[in-house]
Amino acid sequence: MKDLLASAPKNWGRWGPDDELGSLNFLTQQEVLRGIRSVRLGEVYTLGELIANPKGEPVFPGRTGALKFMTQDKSYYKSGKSHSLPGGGEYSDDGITMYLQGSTQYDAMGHFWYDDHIWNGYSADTTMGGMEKASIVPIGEKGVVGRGVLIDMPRIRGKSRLDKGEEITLQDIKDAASKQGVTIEKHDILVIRTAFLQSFYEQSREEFYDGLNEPGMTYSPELVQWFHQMEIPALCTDTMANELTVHPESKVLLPLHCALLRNLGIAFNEICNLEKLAAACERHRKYDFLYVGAPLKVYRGTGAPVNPVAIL
Ligand code: UVW
Repeated sequence: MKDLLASAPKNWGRWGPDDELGSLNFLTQQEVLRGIRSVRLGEVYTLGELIANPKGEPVFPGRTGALKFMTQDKSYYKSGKSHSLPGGGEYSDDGITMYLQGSTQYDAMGHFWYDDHIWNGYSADTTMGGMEKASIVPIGEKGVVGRGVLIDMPRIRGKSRLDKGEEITLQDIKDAASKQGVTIEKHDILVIRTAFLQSFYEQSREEFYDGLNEPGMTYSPELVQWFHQMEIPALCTDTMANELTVHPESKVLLPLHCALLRNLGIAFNEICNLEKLAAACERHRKYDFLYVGAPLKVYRGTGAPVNPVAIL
């Protein structure tokens, strides 16, 4: 990683030594108003996947889907384990055990690192026992609000979804925007559709995870420079890792987590469901919208679930 990113730009220190928000600092009040000005139809699309889906959930290898359990329902009253409240009221309750990165979620700014330092140069030791620095809480406090732009790669490529290992370059993004008739402006929240995770629901797990190399943007110095110059605050995709898993030349895994999240402080929103939003964008020939997403404020969390909203 160190060699691959030797001359890659960094935003460390740009917002002071105590910063935990990174490029989300670009999302000022003016940017919120610019996002609001992109709304013309009032159509609302939520981007969260179903949590505790009985069909299973696509999660990065090593994680498991959510486990949901009932702690109170009608059966408790029927069996006498619970009693109706005075006046006859009864209620249901449940709980959930899940990876905070196990569904549609935001990565904390300090979630991924190399060379023993996380975002802004904090020591990776600050992750031990919970994120002392750059946890998900500051992102949950701020909320991510601005103008979003969808790049719909499968539609541009005339296919239903991108395949394992399929690359997206900077030129592909620029060409797609131009074909879609949308301009990516400075400080836009970039939303990239691959439709790849839809294959999880149609294939066996063995097939889905076999040789897993998610499609997505490939690391290149030009791509990283563009994100830096465009001051992109957040990247949102419908894949588990927001990037091509394996960098083809170097074989380095997840280099954009380091170049964009760790070095530039660009917030990562992963595992979104962009299907309905993409269909609406195509129907209306309108690819910009107000994007709103605030992850749960989990104490010292490495990430947290979110159900982002796009308003066309
Ligand atoms: C890893 O942390 C490995 O991946 P992600 O940030 O995509 O969940």
